[in-house]
Amino acid sequence: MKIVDAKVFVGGPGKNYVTLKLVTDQGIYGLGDATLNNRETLPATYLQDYLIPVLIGMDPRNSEDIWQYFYRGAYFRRGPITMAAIGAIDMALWDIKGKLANMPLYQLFGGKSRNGAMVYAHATGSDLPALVDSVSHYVDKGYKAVRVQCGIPGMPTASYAIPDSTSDSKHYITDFSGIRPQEEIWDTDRYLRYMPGALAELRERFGPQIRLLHDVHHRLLPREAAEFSKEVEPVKLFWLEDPTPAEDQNALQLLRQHSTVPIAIGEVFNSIWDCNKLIENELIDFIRVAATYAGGITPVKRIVDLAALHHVRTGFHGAPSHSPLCMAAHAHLNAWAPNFGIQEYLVLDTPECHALFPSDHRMDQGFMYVSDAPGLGVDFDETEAARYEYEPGSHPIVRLEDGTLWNY
Ligand code: KDG
Ligand code: MG
Repeated sequence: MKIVDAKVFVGGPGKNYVTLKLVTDQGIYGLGDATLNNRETLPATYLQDYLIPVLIGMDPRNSEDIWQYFYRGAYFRRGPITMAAIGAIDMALWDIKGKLANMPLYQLFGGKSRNGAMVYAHATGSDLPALVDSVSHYVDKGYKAVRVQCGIPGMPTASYAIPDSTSDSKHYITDFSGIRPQEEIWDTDRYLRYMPGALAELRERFGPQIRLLHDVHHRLLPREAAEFSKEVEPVKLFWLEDPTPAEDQNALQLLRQHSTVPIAIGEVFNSIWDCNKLIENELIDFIRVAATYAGGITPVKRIVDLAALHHVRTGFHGAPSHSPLCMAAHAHLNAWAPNFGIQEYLVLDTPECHALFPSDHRMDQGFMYVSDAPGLGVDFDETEAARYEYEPGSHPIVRLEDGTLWNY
């Protein structure tokens, strides 16, 4: 069996999805996601110029060897662009494998460990009353877990993930007015003074049952993160995400000495080598990698197994950064993983998105139910794809009030 053709598509409804289609000499094809938020043309070029010409002619059943070939063979290993490109190939090879076996991927991993996978939604508000409304909206829809992000009184601009009144909340991460980033102003003191009380009010308002999550988005220094996590302990968060930038993994030791708040990290990680110290030292409770830019299903399965040895559960990244193909890879991993924790779910859930990526993975009452179709269980409509093209966009950047550049 051979790979005879490969195509890369960039574009989509409100999002530059990078989609890989691998075609075999037996007519079976596989699909993979290489979407890297606001850098989408780079994994597409990496695939087109460097990987696909070598991939053509390979036997798609040898997914492990192909993964090793591209990972080790690059010499310059890792990094989000390389790993998103390899990740798309790996996903597409697993898709082909599942179709050959006529089985959904979760069966190839070891079968289902649960009926549905709990997901969390994103509730946001420019102030606390608006956030309360947003949380109520998701609770009414049956969600059992909600990430809560709130505007900070007196903060000169909106803080992370708080859409301004004119933007569509599902698009808040990418600004499609061009590649020059918008600038936000961040004030740690205001955040530290306000947010613990806001989280306490939400707990009071919504009771003990609802799982509340909060994303600090890498904004605090280690000592500040320790102070914050100690203060919010009584709120019983399901998790506190990215309290400090993930590059300094020792930072979490200080936090752990002061607080028992569960910590979730890893959405920017690209390999098991980014995760292993945090997992082996039991400095985190949830690992947040994504099948796309952590290099595909093959390495993420390994990360999940390593995590299981250290009581670390999964909480895969599921921002609109990922296409339904990556979310399908997660759906299969979530159905199988003995140490599943939760899934972030924020795919652009529109008729246009379903038309481009038809599937019967489904969401109900805050749970995701995996499709039983062979492989990933998601198709890709090339006629629909022809309607879209790449649109330049950017993430905001963050500065302190005196102009110092900070962590977005
Ligand atoms: O591209 C960056 C986004 O994926 C990120 O800001 C989303 O932090 C995020 C989250 O938790 O979903
Ligand atoms: Mg995050």
